[in-house]
Amino acid sequence: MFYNLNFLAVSKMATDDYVGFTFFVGCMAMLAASVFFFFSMSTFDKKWRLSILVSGLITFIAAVHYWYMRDYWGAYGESPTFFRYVDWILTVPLMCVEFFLILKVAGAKKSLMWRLIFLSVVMLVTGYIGEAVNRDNAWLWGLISGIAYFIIAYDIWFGQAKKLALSAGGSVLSAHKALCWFVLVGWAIYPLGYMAGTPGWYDGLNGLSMDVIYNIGDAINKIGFGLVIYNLAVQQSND
Ligand SMILES: *C/C=C(C)/C=C/C=C(C)/C=C/C1=C(C)CCCC1(C)C
Repeated sequence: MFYNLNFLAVSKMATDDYVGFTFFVGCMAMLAASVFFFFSMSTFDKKWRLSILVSGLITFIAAVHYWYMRDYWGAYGESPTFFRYVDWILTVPLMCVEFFLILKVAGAKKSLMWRLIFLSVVMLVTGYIGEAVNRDNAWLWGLISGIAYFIIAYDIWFGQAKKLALSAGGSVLSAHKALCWFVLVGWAIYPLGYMAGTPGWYDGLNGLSMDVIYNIGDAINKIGFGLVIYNLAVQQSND
């Protein structure tokens, strides 16, 4: 009897395949971060465990997708656009949930969470259309996506989320500020990848391919977000 162990098959990877390398290292980094978050969970106050669990889910979902993306890249030498966006459509809304979870102490309402989730879905669906479905109008879809991104950034920096963070004060306020910087600077890496990946624009910004840019962005943002939450939980559990 044969079991299909094909998912463990390793496709050949050239020694100078730096794109494939970043998929592989990205996968391991996400796995390591997940183990770290999951194992630290029980050391925190109950009310912080859900936030840490979500941090671990974000990196774990990414680890699984990186496993597939690495394989797809190895087999076809093409961008795994589909897996990329499935990963994002699951993990970016979870990052929006993190904002809600840390602001719950200040009385954040679910409507704040749903608003951010909705905007992030608009940002990603339009990005996917521009990248995979209607490339000829990549500028238009990129623009709509960019507007949704801008509104998210504006909301958390100056909107209701900011007011809640101010009323919570202390370590919640600092964590909120750190997450805001991740969204403003860390997330801005992605439109650069999009531009590098759109034919006729900046094809490979200085030789950095779209996938490398996205992989760097993911490592910074997903693990970074989780560490901010981890740090907040450490501080709050010591108070
Ligand atoms: C873990 C994955 C994350 C944090 C992914 C974030 C993705 C973005 C912020 C993507 C943004 C885009 C634009 C703002 C315009 C061009 C299209 C996108 C989807 C690359």
